[in-house]
Amino acid sequence: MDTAVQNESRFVHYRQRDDIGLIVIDSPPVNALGHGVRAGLMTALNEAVADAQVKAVVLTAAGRTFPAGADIREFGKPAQPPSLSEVIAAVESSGKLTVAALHGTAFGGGLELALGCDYRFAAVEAKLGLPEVKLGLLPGAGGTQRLPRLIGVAATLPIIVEGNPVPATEAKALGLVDALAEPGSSGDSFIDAALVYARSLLAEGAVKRPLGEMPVQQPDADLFESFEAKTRQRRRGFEAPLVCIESVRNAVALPFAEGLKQERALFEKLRDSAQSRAQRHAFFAEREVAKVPGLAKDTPTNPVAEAAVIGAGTMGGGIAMVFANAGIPVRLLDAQEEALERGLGVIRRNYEATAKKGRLTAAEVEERMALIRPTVSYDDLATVDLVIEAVFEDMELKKKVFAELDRVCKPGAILATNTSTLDVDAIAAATGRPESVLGLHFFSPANVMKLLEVVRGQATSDEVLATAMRLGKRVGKVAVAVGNCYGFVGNRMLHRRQSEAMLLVEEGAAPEQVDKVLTDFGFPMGPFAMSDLAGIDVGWRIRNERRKAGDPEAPEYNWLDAIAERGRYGQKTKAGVYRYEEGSRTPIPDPEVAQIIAEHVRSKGVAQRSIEDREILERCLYAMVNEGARILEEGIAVRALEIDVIWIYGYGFPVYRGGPMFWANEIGAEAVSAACSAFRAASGREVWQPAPLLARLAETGGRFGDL
Ligand code: T1G
Repeated sequence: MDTAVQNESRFVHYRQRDDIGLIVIDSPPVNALGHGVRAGLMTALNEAVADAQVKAVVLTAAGRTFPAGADIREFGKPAQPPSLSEVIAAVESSGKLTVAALHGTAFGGGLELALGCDYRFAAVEAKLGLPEVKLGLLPGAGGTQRLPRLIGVAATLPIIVEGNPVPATEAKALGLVDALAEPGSSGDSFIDAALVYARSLLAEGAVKRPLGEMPVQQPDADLFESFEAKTRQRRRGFEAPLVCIESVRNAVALPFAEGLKQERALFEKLRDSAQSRAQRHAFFAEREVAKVPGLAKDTPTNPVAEAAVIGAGTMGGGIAMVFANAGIPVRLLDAQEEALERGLGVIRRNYEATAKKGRLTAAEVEERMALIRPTVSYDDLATVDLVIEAVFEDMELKKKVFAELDRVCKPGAILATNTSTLDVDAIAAATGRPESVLGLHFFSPANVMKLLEVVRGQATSDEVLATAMRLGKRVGKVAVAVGNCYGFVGNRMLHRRQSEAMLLVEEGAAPEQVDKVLTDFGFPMGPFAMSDLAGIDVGWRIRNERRKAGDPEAPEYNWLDAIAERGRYGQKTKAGVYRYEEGSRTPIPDPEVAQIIAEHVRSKGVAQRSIEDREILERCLYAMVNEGARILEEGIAVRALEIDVIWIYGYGFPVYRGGPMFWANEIGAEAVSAACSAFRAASGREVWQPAPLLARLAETGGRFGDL
């Protein structure tokens, strides 16, 4: 057998089982349909077709899943034939009855390959889906043309435009799957079941049914319009969802061959788009952050069978829910009984609200509540493996808590702080086990937000860091390892954006103008609507604390302080930067605030001017990027992709722009640094000292580190 064929057979095995040709794809980790797999499939299919004894072909995969899609790593490289579309067309036009046997996550090109088969057999635990839209793409191997022919347009649109997994049982009800294996059937028993199914089809005289030859049922007249209107609202700023709808429309309006051609053209346009490049970057970056540079892959980790949370407030309660949701028993400790009661009440109401939406049963609510065990006594923490402190942001209080934890917790227990700004090393120094102390910075609401900043202290051991990273994934978070500094990575950059936004308002921009520029960019909320949501009083008190403590870095008195002093704390007081009608969270610009700002500005003698949107965007975002360059320079984040993941998952940076560093890189480092320099010359302000950026660019040849 020549090497080419040998290579191809490396990924795809063909075995004849009496009258059935069995094709097994084997290309770990997810059987992605890379060139080797595609070529191997063609070879195996040709063997099956050439064998007169073979009446049917079963196409399946080894390992954990049927192909989870095209090989995303191949995008942007020269195409290598055969294309996936050619493989699927060969399957569809082969003279044999073809059956796809699906297990794991039959996603993207994998499901499209299965749609080229005449029948689909699935493990009951399998999930099917077309998640290309989450990569800024559309199903580019016939999915937008074949799926509507199989299950109709109404069922097709959500699958393609939202890109979410469809459980095999639901897929069967839709007609996407024809038969299900017995629960628990896997490996050889699953393949045997698929062979039995294929033989039953032959026995019934089942015939080929190429989807390409089937008509598309005409959908209801307003289906596309209403679905598109909903999509424009839900996926504001994204290009791919609308192009997905356009391609499904073509399935109804055009003959199959023409629809396929248009689909390919639309796919290539999306594949080469900035948005898809950004979303593919985000996809890989989210996985890369789990591999902490300098932390050996086989670093031993400690089991976390029982946890504890100190502080039953908003953050503490949310963190306790994170553990309960992952099935980990968790002690919730608060100094006061009534605070505990209140905290448990909030947790229960959260679960009941989820149950009301049908996402939890009443029994599951009780199971989770039972996992959260309240206590006022530190002695109850003697057996826990990990504690997360979530008390008020006061260093003295935290040091006291950690000294107590150090006294009562067993040797080796991990002591973590949820602080968002205080010094993790100073907290660690309050214990006799600094190697077991680190920051676990959850984002509010902790039970919803995906990001977890894992803050490594100077003394934190590799095992403790590895345990925390693994725990993050286990509780469904995107864990990113960062170094210890004021604000770590996310908040440190946020403070830069916030102070630039504050200055822009002082110089003449209205708060609502700044907010609109950033929401038009793609953020879910602007900085000042965010201040009102979080509560202006929180920052105002911290700034006052820092000024009282004589902190040289404490920000000077600003117009937000002037607003807070008037009792305008934000949504909680129905008035903050904006005002709010009763029962509404919609921010409404308030002339009283414009007055407060004008008085403050007059007292500072600042000359106001009208400010262009572009200046607002550049100053807010380049200030963040510049801080990101400093963070990379200091090693607080080792790679630019860590910063991108933090901002996408922690602060709503639009994923179709890839994160702050990727976005700046797409604009081009020279353009960014030129804007910074021009700005510094115009404003003369040190915050625009672009040195870190320029240093970084020089170092990395114009890129912000290995993206
Ligand atoms: N291509 C290349 N590598 C992939 C991959 C893919 N499609 N999917 C996963 N990987 C890698 C991933 O980077 C990681 O690598 C490892 O596999 C395990 O992944 C023509 C154009 C399948 C649900 O969008 O959703 O088909 O870090 O850590 O948590 O229309 O991976 O180990 O080196 O995520 O168990 C469409 C994307 C592609 C599915 C498994 N398909 N993948 O989750 O493991 S475009 C997708 C996933 C397409 C066609 C179009 C998940 C998963 P490493 P993992 P997991």
